[in-house]
Amino acid sequence: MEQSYRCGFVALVGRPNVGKSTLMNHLIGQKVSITSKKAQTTRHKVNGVYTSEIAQIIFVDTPGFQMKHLNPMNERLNQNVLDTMPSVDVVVLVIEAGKFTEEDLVIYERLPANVPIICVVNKFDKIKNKALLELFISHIEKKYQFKHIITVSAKHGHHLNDLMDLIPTMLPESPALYPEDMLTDKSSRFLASEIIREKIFRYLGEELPYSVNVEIKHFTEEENLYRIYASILTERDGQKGILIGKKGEKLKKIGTDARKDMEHLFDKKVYLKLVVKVKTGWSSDIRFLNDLGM
Ligand SMILES: Nc1nc2c(ncn2[C@@H]2O[C@H](COP(=O)(O)OP(=O)(O)OP(=O)(O)O)[C@@H](O)[C@H]2O)c(=O)[nH]1
Ligand SMILES: [Mg+2]
Repeated sequence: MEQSYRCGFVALVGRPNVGKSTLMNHLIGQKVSITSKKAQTTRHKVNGVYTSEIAQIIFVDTPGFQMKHLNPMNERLNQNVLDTMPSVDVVVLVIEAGKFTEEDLVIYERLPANVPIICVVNKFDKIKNKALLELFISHIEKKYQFKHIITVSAKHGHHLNDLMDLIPTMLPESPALYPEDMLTDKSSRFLASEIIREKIFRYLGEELPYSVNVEIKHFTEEENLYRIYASILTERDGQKGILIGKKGEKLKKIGTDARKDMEHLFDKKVYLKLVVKVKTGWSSDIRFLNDLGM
């Protein structure tokens, strides 16, 4: 008998920095969600679509659940994550190999009871002692109600096939919901602003807090080119200076790297112009967050 097609939603949840976005990008084979060494890189839900002969998996990458710094922005991010979960078919709780922290537990306890949970133990490449890793796995196996536990390295692409073989078996029978060549439901405009934000995270070490945001002012598609003008919003003059750097060097690097990533993702030439502006207090301004769609 022919197997019927399956399609469904899979939420990737976990504390900041465990590798949710890296995992999603690897699974769908394109970078649609930005990643960095810092916690709280992802601020919006990003859907990444994977389509095969037998199934379509719609991954929902969520912002890391934040317990440490509770300001209006983080509370809203947390609420958005909680709102996503009951409506998905599978929850993937991403944790770091060898650690099941207090924060992991808080998230685990809030997972909906009626949705099966896969625990993805990521970054196993960082654990040299494999016996310890096995002990850790058998500990969480006994202690928590996971349907499956899979050990992977998202960054190095190890054991991801196991996960991709497993997920379709847990999805409902359904035709594909998105066109087969679609990788994300986010607009190019949104992806452009995220790529710029990723480069800012990458180039600014620990110097800049999270009070930076990107606004796309102008985005047009010309025959062979995307023309993009963006503002980078900071909270203080000092931050603006850091972002621009000596003789504008930092801003130039951010722009060049962002442009290259965009050209790769959009498969088109990109003209990118960046300016840095000061907008005081945006990260605690609810109206402003609404305007940004957060
Ligand atoms: N060694 C190692 N590092 C990894 C692995 N997967 C992800 N990382 C790194 O972990 C860091 C965080 O990855 P992200 O994918 O941005 O993490 P996230 O969970 O999406 O983080 P937030 O969006 O902030 O919640 C990055 O520096 C990744 O390169 C892995 O398998 N092994
Ligand atoms: Mg992320």
